[in-house]
Amino acid sequence: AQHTLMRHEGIKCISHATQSLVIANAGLGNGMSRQQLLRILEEYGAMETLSMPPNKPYSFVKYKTTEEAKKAFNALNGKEVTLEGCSQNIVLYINFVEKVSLQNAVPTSLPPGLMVVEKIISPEEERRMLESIDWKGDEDTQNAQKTLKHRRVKHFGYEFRYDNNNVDKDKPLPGGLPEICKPFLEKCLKQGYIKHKPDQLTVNQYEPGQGIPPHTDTHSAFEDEIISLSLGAEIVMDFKHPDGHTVAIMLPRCSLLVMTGESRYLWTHGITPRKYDVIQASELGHKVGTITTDVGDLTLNRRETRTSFTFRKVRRSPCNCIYPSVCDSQKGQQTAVQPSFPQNEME
Ligand code: AKG
Repeated sequence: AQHTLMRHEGIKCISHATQSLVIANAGLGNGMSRQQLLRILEEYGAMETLSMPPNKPYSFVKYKTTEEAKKAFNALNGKEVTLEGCSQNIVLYINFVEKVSLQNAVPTSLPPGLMVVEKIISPEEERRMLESIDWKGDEDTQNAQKTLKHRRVKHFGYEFRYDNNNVDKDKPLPGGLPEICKPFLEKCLKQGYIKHKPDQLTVNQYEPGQGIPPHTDTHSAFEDEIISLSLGAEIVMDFKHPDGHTVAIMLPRCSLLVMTGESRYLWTHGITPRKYDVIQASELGHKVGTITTDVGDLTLNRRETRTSFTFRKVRRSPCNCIYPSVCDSQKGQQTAVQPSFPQNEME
């Protein structure tokens, strides 16, 4: 059966061992998740790329060495596995291929209103901003430092409260935003990335394996533009439309994520807690701040400690966006308003 499949799909299988394998019955198209396949394959060695063409019942893996590919072939060809999530058993069929076919890669477009500006600051500015955050201070210092379940946070200007997903608008924190942010914010205003000067800053620090649950920043709490600066390491952020469509976006080190309009009000954003991100292999050499997709040419990128500076402007009048179904200011007129943060954020 696998030979018929390969022939129909134009995949040329070969009889001698190489670094690359095609794995029939282990594709996105027959319910295999990337996470499960990664777990299965990583037992046999380090992978260079894992390519999962959309809607196809097969995937390609390229190991670092031919030896590792041989081990995987011997252990997995004909092996029965249970698909996670649907408890269905499938049998893996494997063949060596000369190289991984990338013909099916199709780009995904960014959520409307979203932009990633690369190299918005220099490595020197990055270093100074990172050094300006004192994580050692007491938890009850003036700038509201908290250790949440999945990361460390510090708030400036106003404390963001994870219990009601809002800020106390009449209780600004003493000191305002750190001085070091001012030239950066001036630049953002001057270059037109934002129209209003932010007055609230949340600094998040994520160790490998940590993340932030998918959420939409509460409409009534903040104005339209939300910007987030990535420092120390890159990370992949997941955006999700209420219709279920998801887009994973690479945020390179020293880049600025700008969320406005639909991407700010309607889509959720979050960071999956994990130690590796799946990214397009082409981004390894040249980390463009655009998109990763569920398609071919995927590879793994080990996470490092990432610190983000997220700037917002506290809203002083109710939100009148054009997305009432997800707007807490307009609730009552519509029903389903998504929680911006799940209530289990705190330890
Ligand atoms: C938040 O603090 O609400 C965020 O979404 C942080 C985003 C980031 O880490 O870039």
